Amino acid sequence: MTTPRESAIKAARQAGLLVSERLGRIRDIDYKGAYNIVTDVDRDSEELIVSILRSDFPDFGLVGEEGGEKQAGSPRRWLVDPIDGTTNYTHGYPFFSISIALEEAGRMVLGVVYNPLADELFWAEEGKGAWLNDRRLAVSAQRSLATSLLATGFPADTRAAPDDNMIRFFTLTDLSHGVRRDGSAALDLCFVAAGRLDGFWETKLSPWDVAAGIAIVSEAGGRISDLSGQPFDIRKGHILATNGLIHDEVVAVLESLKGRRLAEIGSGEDSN
Ligand code: 2AM
Ligand code: CA
Repeated sequence: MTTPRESAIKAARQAGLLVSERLGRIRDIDYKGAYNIVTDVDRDSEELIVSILRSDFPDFGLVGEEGGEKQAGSPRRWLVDPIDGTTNYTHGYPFFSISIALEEAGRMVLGVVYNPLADELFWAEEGKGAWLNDRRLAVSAQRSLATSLLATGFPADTRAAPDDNMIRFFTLTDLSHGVRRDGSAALDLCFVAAGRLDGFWETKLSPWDVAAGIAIVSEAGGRISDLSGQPFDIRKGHILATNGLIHDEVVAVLESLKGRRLAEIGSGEDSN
């Protein structure tokens, strides 16, 4: 009998093949709202994943970024992002992934994130550890923010939204080894799990962007919260994931920036 893990890995690998084969050959780019890009490849990838998961587990619920909700109310549901990093994908920037999670009674019990170009398959299952291909993952042992490498992302509506992330980016860049901005939240979370990054934060993410990555970071020994250090709320999507050791230090910096915008301090020439 197929297990959920086998099914999710099969779906992620097959979708990864489809997505990588069609890189550079997108037929249509549409906008969902003013900023959110969707391509024909996102839709075809989701259709492929859904067909595999539904045929293996017809009773499970499913929420996909491009397809909405099926079997709402089921105690177990899949959360599917057929391409995480669609903006990168449309530009041919090689950093995107397929993300599939299984949620059970509000807990992420399984996460699979696949980067088809690097052939890196990250997965974790509750109690079974986090893995990259056949290697067990653990978060970094970095104890200090000053020597940490971080990543963030900016919401798609960054031009319009009042809570801009620039002040956090600006400040934490100065306080650390640097802040990357790579465009796939799912992969950024996996990089925290793998110890390639010591921390990652972003706001306003959707459940399918983070669900699998949360399972993987947790099983790799990392810590997840919102930007204030409070429990992460998937409906809000404000996430801070670290190796645990630098968590409080990052929270203290983020808290000190609350309600402030870069425009306050980044006004150009200093008059004296
Ligand atoms: P996506 O490619 O699946 O849309 C990049 O900063 C991260 O933000 C990616 O994980 C990206 O996922 C996500 N993202 C981009 N636009 C978004 C939007 N309008 N709402 C929520 N998440 C978004
Ligand atoms: Ca997506």
